[in-house]
This record gives sequence, C-alpha cells and structure tokens, in this order.
Amino acid sequence: MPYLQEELDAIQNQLQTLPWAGEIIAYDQVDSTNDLAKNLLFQGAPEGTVVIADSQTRGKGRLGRSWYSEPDTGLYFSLVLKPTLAQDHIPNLTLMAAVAVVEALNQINSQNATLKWPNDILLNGRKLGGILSEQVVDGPHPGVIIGIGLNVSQDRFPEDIAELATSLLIETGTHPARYELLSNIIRNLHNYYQILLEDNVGLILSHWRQNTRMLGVPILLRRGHQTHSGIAMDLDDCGRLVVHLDSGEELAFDSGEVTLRQ
Ligand code: BT5
Repeated sequence: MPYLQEELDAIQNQLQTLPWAGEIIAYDQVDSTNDLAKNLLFQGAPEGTVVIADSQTRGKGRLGRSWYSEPDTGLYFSLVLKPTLAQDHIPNLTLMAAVAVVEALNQINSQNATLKWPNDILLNGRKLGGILSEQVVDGPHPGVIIGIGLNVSQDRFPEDIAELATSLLIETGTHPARYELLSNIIRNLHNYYQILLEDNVGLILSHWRQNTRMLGVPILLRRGHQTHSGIAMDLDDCGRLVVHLDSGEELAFDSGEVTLRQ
C-alpha cells in the first residue's frame, strides 16, 4: 500500500524538534527519488527535505546500475543536504548515512546488519540495502542528495539478483513497519550529520568500524579494469579505504567494488 500522508505527518511532527525537519514528500511511483530530490534542490528546497516513494521505475545504483524497487515492500527515499564540508570530506556523507541506517536497523530488530565499504548494508552476507550519494555542483543551489534503498518485506527477488539480495522478511521471518524504519533512520541521519558538520569525522568512522566485518580481512577490490588484492586495513578521514596490498604497498582507494576473500 502506498504511504499514507497522515502517517508521514506523524513522523514529521515527531521530528519537528530537528533544525532541518523539512517536508516529507511522498509519491506512489517515481522514476528515481534521487532525481526528484535533485529537481527539488534545483528549485530551492530546504535542507532536510525528504522524498519517498512506494516504488521506482528507474531506481538507480552507482555507475549506471539499477536498483530493483518493487511496490509495497521496500523503503526508497532521498534526503536533500547542503553540507558545508571540504570537498575531500564529501564521501564521508555516504559513510554517515550507512551508519545511520545500520544502527536504525539494529536498534529496531537487534539484527546483525553490517556495513561493506563504500555503500552496502548487508544482512547475513547478502545485500539488504544500498546508498547512492550524488553531489550537485552546478545550478543555483549546490548540495548533496543521499538516496537510501532498503529491502523490508520482499519474499523473493528477480533472478539476476536473487543470489545476492535479501530482505528483513527473508532473513528474520518478520519486519518492522516502513514508517518506523523511516522515522528512526531520519533521526539518526540528523544526529550523525550534525556530528560530521562539527568536524567530528572520527566519531562517524568509529561507529562505522563497529558495524563492519571487512576490516583486517583479505579482500579483492575491483576498480575499472584493475583488481587489487590485499587486506582492508581501515578508513581514512576522507572516507577512503586503506588497503595493505599483497605487494606490500599501502594504498587509499576512493572508490571500488569490494569482495571478501574468505
Ligand atoms: C547501491 O548501488 O547500492 C545504491 C542503491 C541506492 C538505491 C536508492 S533507492 C532511493 C534512491 N533513489 C534511487 O534512484 N536510488 C536510491 P550499487 O552499489 O551500485 O549496487 C547496485 C547493485 O545492487 C545492482 O547492480 C544489483 O546487482 C544489486 N541490486 C539491485 N537492486 C537491489 C535490491 N533491491 N536489493 C539488493 N541488491 C540490489
């Protein structure tokens, strides 16, 4: 069932104390909530505006990939931010959002959701959600759109992602209401965003580290046509993944696809 305005109004009221509790704008179906949020930013929407949809026809992942967004079962929303951060700290927004989401999940369900750099939310090793941050530098209002997709009550997935995707329902046999998740995630996003703006990136990184299982383990990192093999050591202050390569060299990567070598 599409989102009910009265339920969203209730969340908005609960969040009224937040300095940026902007409007939550709900749709039944959109192309992509990120694209809609970008349009709203262009038109001058205030920081904290949230666009949510029951389903997306062209939900986006990174690098032109698509995000499967069937109705009624997943949480798909985007947040408009206008951060005053140095350019090299912008990637930390993705990490901050990942922490906000994983902690909201684990607060509600005491689940063992974990993070995989840079933008994956995993449950029992499968992909439960993802984050797509897009920076807008041209146009009248620069900003960053944080898009969040989370699988809540799907009982199956299309064949091409069936092996890698999962939902709260599949993993736990139950699921919280999407409204409850939304409310908790927005609250966390607000808290961690303030922390980031106060230049306390260390606190975000320490929460990120507490919620991952990929540090200290052997990984493969694919980037373009190259694959690097090594041990994932840590994140640096710019949100890059520091890898101790098998060659002995240590490199900090700002993007890539990681698989764990077990
Ligand atoms: C992501 O990309 O993980 C970012 C996903 C962000 C989606 C949200 S929904 C609200 C907002 N509006 C948008 O248009 N997007 C954002 P990436 O790391 O590139 O992962 C994409 C890959 O995950 C795909 O190529 C598939 O293999 C897989 N995938 C697609 N749909 C999935 C799903 N529902 N659950 C799990 N995996 C999925």
